[in-house]
Amino acid sequence: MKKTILAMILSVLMVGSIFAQQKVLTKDERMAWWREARFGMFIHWGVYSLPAGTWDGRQIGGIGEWIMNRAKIPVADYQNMAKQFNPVKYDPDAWVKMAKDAGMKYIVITSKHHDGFALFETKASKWNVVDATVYGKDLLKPLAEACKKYGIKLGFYYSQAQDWNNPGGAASRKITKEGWANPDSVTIDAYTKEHKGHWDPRQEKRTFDQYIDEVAVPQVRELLTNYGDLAVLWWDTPTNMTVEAAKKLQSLLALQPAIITNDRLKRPDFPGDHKTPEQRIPNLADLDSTDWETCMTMNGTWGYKSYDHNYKSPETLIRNLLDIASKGGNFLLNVGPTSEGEFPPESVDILSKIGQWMKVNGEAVYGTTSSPWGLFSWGRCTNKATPKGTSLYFSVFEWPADGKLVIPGVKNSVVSAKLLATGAKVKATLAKDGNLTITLPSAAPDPLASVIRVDVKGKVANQPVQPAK
Ligand code: FHN
Repeated sequence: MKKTILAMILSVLMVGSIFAQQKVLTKDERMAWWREARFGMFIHWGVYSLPAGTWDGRQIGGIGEWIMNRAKIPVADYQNMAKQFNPVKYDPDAWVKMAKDAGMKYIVITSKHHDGFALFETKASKWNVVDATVYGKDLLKPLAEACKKYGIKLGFYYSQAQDWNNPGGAASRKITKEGWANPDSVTIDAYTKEHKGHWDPRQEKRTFDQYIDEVAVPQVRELLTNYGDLAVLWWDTPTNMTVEAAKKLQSLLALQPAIITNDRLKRPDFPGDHKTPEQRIPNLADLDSTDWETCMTMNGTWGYKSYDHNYKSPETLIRNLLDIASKGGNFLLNVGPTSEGEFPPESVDILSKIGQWMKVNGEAVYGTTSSPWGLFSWGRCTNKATPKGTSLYFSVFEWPADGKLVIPGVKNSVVSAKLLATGAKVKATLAKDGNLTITLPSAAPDPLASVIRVDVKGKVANQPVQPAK
């Protein structure tokens, strides 16, 4: 009798656990951490970091990871070069720590970019870090471990269609606005034109459908199986994608039920979970309720180029983050490590400055939703519901000369107001006409962006967008 009861209990528990495993998460459940995170790190790393923008003594125009395509490098030459790829200074622990210290909550790394080179061990192609380089070790495994250690979510970028080394992969001929820093420097000769973007007969030894079945599908399965919990699958450039191919790849996502994907698998039929404005922050008028993530380079390239030192300032990047958060989006900021496996010193410096700012002001970013006022001429606003009301975060870029910041149309009574940089309280007076006047010290406490947190009672209704002082 006892045995029967035990068996019944066990079977109920088993069915329960199967059910629990099969629970289909809603989009809101899957997106919850992502919407809270707001800030992530993009990493473009591959064998293109070795030529680092120079081929045959010539500096090749445009973005560094496109060097093979831009310079029309034959497959054999590119693969020969890649043998020397030896990132002996690669320290994934340090990378993840730098992301975390910068206030980033997730990392998306190029597991395979358009040159088809896999940063991971794969049975689907010999064109991978283990088989094709002197380094000979999977680069993603230790990164996944470090992410787990630091509580950072991990995502993989995967170029599902465009692949210039694995035969059958597509090669984009189109010069689109996206991703091209300097389209004028691309030479497209008669051969390339005729051969759908390919420039080497070796690229055409298989059909696109075969490529999808023999490379893309098995590799995505490996990525979704061998690296623990994956937070994001970031598709890129759906060149030549068919609905059939997209379905095959999409169905693999069931291997990671909580995964988030973008809108670049195949347009327009596969919108994914979020849009991906590239190198730009959308205007408020262009946004609908769809989640979105701006990806952006710190300098002018995604993959490392030894001579691109044209970096954006920490001030610009922090203000970009605030602009994006005030419009309800995420910011995926790129680092292009060197072939030795180090972040460029400029990126390290920028990350550390952003981190210092985020340590003090991060609450104005994490878990916030878009500004009830739209944009202010002097800065941006984000807001967050609290158990008792709402915290409004006013990030001031242009400090008012008369020390007064006036927010129109406020209907909620003010509980408190303070500067995050110093912790000092500031006077916030609500007039009958709804103008909230915040009296500030004469100088900005933080030259990058000074945040004033105003706690008010109740929910804050969206205001008609109007210029404020
Ligand atoms: O062609 C790529 C480019 O190299 C880079 O990876 C960016 C990142 O979003 N995506 C493509 C262009 O849209």
